[in-house]
Amino acid sequence: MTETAPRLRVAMVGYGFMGAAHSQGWRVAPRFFDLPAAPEMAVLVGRDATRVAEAAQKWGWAETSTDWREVLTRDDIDVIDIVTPGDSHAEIAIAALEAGKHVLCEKPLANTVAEAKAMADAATAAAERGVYAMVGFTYRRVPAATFARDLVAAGRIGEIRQVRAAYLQDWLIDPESPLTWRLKKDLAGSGSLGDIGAHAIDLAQYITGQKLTTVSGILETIVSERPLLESSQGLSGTASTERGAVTVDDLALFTGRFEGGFLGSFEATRFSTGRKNALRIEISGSAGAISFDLENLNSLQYYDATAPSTEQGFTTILVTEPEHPYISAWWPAGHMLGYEHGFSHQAKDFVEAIASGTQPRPSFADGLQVQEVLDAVETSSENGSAWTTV
Ligand code: SOE
Repeated sequence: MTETAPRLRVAMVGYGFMGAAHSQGWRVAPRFFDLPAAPEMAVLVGRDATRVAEAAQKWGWAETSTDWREVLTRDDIDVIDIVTPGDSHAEIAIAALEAGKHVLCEKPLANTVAEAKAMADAATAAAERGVYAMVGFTYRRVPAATFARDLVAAGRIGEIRQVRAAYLQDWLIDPESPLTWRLKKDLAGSGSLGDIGAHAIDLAQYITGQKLTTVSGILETIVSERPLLESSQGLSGTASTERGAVTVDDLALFTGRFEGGFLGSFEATRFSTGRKNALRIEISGSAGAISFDLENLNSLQYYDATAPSTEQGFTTILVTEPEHPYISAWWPAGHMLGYEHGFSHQAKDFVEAIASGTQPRPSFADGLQVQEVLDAVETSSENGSAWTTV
């Protein structure tokens, strides 16, 4: 980054687990990537003055505020980064876009299709004024996932025939684990479906380059009551003696048909005992296959069905070469990346899009489309798994 690069002053609303991850992205991206504008961690916003001050100090934000509306009136803020639970995404994002701020918003875009539609409309209007919005489906920016998309787009697996997608975690298997916001419909919109199924949907559509058109699904709540949350810590926290109802799904299973006519199976669960963060996508094509697993995020499995039969088999490609997406900015060839690098790639891509005046992807329109898939799966589940148009 040159000394004269224009500044891009960021205010981030929220400071939970995703706040830590986004802070890491903003802090590190300009140090490793040669960016056309310099993001600055200007203001951290949260309701609790003491806790937000502690988080700002820890992660390196220059100032704090307890009022996001006041921050939107400031001329010295260019970007609003939203890492709050889904129930506040629409209100903050729309107000920020109307105030002329670029917006990065965590996934899923909103809690309902109506909110997501209002956000996408606001983003379309803002883009006409050179103000941009992006939704944080970060896993597109894991180099192996980006490279999978490149291989599929280059025809290296031929015609797509089938997709298998699953996002498997197990952090809810203990029924005494408390009722955090991710288990409440009014705050989170849905459970495993929106929290992690949304990632699987986005990644499958991104890698195949095709949208889901119809779905048939079923949602299930496995543990329907949990101790209330006393104080939160990461994804969990300390439990009180009182109990409350879980109002979201714990397990989402669905099948979907893509634009190209092929089928995909999807699974999203936080009850997959032993699976910690396994976002898996396998795509089978007429000339080969690819298989990605976030638990092995530095590699991609590739099968070349055109190779001599005596040499066929899945090959492990280490996606750690400078020619692979994003890698050249980091370490010498062969040195690994981790979970947090996706957030630096997200910050980098967002800054570059803003500086060049181009619409960043995934856009709010892309986020709305994923929301429509989530909604169709819920509707299908309510109607005995009937095939439902997205
Ligand atoms: C919890 O399931 C969670 O933190 C999700 O909310 C994130 O979106 C996902 O990236 C990791 O798991």
